[in-house]
Amino acid sequence: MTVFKVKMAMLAAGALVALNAMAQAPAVKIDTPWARATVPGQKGTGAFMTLTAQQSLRLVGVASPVAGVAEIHEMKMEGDVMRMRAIAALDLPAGKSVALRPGGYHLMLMDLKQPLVKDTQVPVTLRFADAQGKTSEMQLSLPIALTAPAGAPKAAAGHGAHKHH
Ligand SMILES: [Cu+2]
Repeated sequence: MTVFKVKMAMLAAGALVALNAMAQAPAVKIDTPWARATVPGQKGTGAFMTLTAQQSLRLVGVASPVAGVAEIHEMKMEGDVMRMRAIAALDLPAGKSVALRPGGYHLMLMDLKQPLVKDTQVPVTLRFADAQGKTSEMQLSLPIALTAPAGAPKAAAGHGAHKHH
């Protein structure tokens, strides 16, 4: 019974991932993370997830050992053309779910050093800043897939597949 309880507690802790060793490291819940698989020669791809911060934070950076360059991107209409561009930070209001999804905000992995193979995983580090500017990091292992996993937020409406670099 005790063993069972401990296991349940570990599962609960696992849902709130915060690898920063500091005592009051801000926790961010990550749901349905995934990165889109690439074909050989493809140099860039998107990564997606839903983030829910316990306290107000900003996502201020992303990195991956397989990507020479990793950025936070937004999609914006320029005239009648949908374009993506890098943004310095993405607000994560306390308790509010923020979706990174195809056609919307996403993480952009560029200058890939290897193809992202379906059904494997890619390590990604997210960097957050709190209201005081204190930063913390979270390490994730994103499943690589061709399409969004079940339960992931739908692609932003009205825009088909957009071209990455
Ligand atoms: Cu992009």
